[in-house]
Amino acid sequence: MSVERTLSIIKPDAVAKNVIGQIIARFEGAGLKVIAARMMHLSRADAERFYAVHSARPFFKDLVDFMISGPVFVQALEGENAIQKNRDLMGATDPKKAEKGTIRADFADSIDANAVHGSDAPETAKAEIAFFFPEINIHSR
Ligand code: RTP
Ligand code: MG
Repeated sequence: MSVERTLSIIKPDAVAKNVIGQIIARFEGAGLKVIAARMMHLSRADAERFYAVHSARPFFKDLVDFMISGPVFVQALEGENAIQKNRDLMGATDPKKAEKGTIRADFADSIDANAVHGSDAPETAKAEIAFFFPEINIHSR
């Protein structure tokens, strides 16, 4: 295991439910540290660029529409095994399939409004963190 960084987005549904703090408490409780954070309302162009890898998928338009439907809370997280640890805390993409006690099981409503995003691999984590945070805004240790 090694210290990694990952990108987390608290999506518009969870921001609207006023559970930013409860979600961050789960990250902190699992040993993940917030090393950068910003709240923002993504433009359509931002969301399309961020999710470009999914641009050919049938759910792309719904995903972009949802991600720009309200503000999001974006963080870089750091800790041992951060990428997989965050994915485990999030639970399955579809909250109906997410294990009890995961963020999506507890806070998400549907596969679209599924509360959180988390990077899925070291390369995507690096690119996604760079997308939102210039190095000067990252406060490690
Ligand atoms: P995320 O990227 O948001 O952390 O979620 P994920 O890895 O679990 O899911 P991914 O396959 O990367 O899909 C990105 C987001 O697209 C929406 N989605 N909808 N209707 C569908 O079949 C479908 N599949 C995916 C979800 O909101 C998912 O989080
Ligand atoms: Mg994904």
